[in-house]
Amino acid sequence: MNPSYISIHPEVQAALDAGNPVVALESTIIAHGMPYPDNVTTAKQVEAVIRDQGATPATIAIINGVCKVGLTNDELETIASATTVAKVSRRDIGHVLSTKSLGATTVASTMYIAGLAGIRVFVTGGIGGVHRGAQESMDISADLEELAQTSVAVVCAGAKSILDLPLTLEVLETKGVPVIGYQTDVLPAFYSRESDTPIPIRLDSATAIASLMFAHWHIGIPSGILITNPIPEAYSMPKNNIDHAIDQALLDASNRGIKGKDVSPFLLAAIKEITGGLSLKANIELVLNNARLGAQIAIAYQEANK
Ligand code: PSU
Ligand code: MN
Repeated sequence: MNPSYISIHPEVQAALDAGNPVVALESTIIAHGMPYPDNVTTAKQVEAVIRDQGATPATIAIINGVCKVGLTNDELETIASATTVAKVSRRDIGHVLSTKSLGATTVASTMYIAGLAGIRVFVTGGIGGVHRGAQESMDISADLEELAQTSVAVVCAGAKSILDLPLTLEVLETKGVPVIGYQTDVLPAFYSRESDTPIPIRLDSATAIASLMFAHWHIGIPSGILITNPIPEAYSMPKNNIDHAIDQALLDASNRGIKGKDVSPFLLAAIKEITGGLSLKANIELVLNNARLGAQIAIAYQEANK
C-alpha cells in the first residue's frame, strides 16, 4: 500500500498500536444523509458516545488525495458543509484520490478503508441493499459486495423499506454474511423496530456478538458481519406512517427520474419533508444508539482477542 494514500490520525494510530478498541464511522451519512448543521452536530455526538463507552472513534473520508482515518473538527466541518462532496463507493476511491477531490465514504468504501487500517468494527445508520424493483433496475448496493469480502463488522439499524428487505437478506446469505439481530427476532426496518422479516441470528449481548466475530474470522471466513440494532422504542416510528412516507418518496423519485447513486440521498431528503422532520430525529437517535452498541462490541472483541 502506498502510505501517501492513507493517513491515520495519531490518536487512532495510538489506540491501534496499544490494542485498544477503535470504531470506524462513515461520512456519506454526514455529507448526503443529513442536512447541515444537524449532520455535524450528530457526527460529533456520535464520536462523544464512542469515547464515553471507552473506545476511540475514527471517522473516515477522502480529503485532498488522502484516505483520512480519524478526522479533525475542521475536517468534519468541511465534509458536513462543503457544497460539492462526492459520494464515494468502492469504485470511486481511485478517482477521488487521483483528482484530490473531497469524498464522503459509503458503507462499502468505509469498510474497505477501515479494513486497511486494521479496524474491525464500524458503526453507521443504515446499509444499502437490494432496492425494490431491482429485477428491472439492477440497483443493488455495492455495500453488499463489500460485506461479502471485507472482514469488518458493521453495526446498523437494519435497512429502510425503500429496500426490499427479504431480497437483501437473500443476497447476504448467498455471499456468506452472518446477519445478527441484537435483542430482536425480526430484521429492524431502520425508522421502525418492526418488520415482517425474521432475523437469521439473534444475539443478546455485545460479548456474544464479539465471540461470533472471533470464531467467524478465526476459522478463516473473510466476509464482513452485519449487526442490526433496532431503533430505541421511544423514537421508533409507526410502521404505517413511515411506509406511507416511503411510498410517496419512491413515487416522487421515479417521477423525477432519479437514478443510481442519487437514489438514497434523494429518498432520505424526501422522507424528511413528508414526515415533517420526524424521520431526521429518528435517524439521529438510531445512529447514537448504534454508536453505543458498536463501542461495546469493539471493547468485547478486544477482550476476546487477548
Ligand atoms: N442509508 C441511510 N443513510 C445513508 C445511507 C444509506 O439511511 O446515508 C448511505 C450509506 O453511506 C450507504 C449508502 O452505504 O447510502 C448506500 O448507497 P447506494 O445505495 O447508492 O449504494
Ligand atoms: Mn444503488
